[in-house]
Amino acid sequence: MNELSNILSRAEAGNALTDEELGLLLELTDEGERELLFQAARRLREKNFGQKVFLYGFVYFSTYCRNKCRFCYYRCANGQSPRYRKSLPEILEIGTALKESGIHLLDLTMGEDPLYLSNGDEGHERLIEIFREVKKATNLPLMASPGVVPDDVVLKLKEAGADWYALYQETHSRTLYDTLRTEQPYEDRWHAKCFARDNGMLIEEGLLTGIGDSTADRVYSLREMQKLGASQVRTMTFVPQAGTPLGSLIPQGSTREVNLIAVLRLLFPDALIPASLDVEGAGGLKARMQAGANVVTSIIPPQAGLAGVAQAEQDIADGGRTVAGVKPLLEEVGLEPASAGEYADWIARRKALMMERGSGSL
Ligand code: SAM
Ligand code: MD0
Ligand code: SF4
Repeated sequence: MNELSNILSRAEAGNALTDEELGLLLELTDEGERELLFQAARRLREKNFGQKVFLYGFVYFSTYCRNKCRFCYYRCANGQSPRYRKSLPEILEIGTALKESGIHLLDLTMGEDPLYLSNGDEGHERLIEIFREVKKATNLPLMASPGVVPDDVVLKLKEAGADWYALYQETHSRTLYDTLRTEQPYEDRWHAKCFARDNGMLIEEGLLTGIGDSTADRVYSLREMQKLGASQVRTMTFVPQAGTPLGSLIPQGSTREVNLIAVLRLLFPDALIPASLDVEGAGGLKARMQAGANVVTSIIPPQAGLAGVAQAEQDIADGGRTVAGVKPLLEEVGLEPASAGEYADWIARRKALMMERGSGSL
């Protein structure tokens, strides 16, 4: 216990931890010891964000994909996943309704849909138009999650109003990566997000856990993430999907993910760290918030015909993944949604900080 308290107080004071120390924190299983880790993470969150939480609306506007990532329900070879492509008017209607419900940002996500990405400039222009029109209609901060796109498209997404580019490596261990995203080179993915960062976009990096990653893999990822300068950092537990090569893996509990959320908070005290409703639904929210998360992601309106990524349906139809659904849960752990202005201010300050310090050095 003394060793643990010592590690935690050094981390809280901003001192660097060794790989061994990070590994020890990631592997904690004793509930009393985990609680000490979470308390330290919560203190750092409070110092940087008070009790305020940001809420992200999730719009998975096309579930078509040209890729075959082995963990993903929407890989092109899976005939069992729901395929749809929302029209621009539908996307605008959903975005407007989400804004009215009180979300702070719209995350516009798609599979690597060939209509938009394998159709030359015409496809790219259609994708950019979605961002331009959603910005015009809502004036909300936007996150682009379209998969890997060419550099010129990154710049055009930014011009069209995308504040964020979200593109998750999932792991930084090359051998594990190659077994997950089988047809997309590691470097292509890494390059796209670095390019976005170097051109003034905020970026989000993410890790999958419970997918064959060792503690050493996760520590290595944390080191790579420290070099990246992402403004939002996340982790999600792998959820096995029907009809996919990893569909029969045994689902892992959320202990690893929740520990990792807390360790992310220690290493990135002023970054945004999501608690995703897309892993264990609304029932998993409080544990993730109590580990130091300060964003709720994957808020999805019911009856809009939208799917989640890892949990295609869980808690959507009954409104469990709405602002009204999550607010009481946040209150139970002493947290409350920020105002729209507070989120816009955070983004503006973060962009200024990135410019000032230069990319990659945060
Ligand atoms: N197609 C784009 C891409 O791959 O970058 C955008 C979709 S991206 C938001 C989908 C993310 O959801 C993945 O990067 C992964 O982190 C997460 N995800 C996908 N399938 C999952 C699963 N079965 N379990 C947990 N997380 C999953
Ligand atoms: C989430 N299902 O936040 C979403 C997704 C994409 N930028 C995010 C993984 O949980
Ligand atoms: Fe497509 Fe993204 Fe799923 Fe990979 S993770 S198969 S790129 S939707």
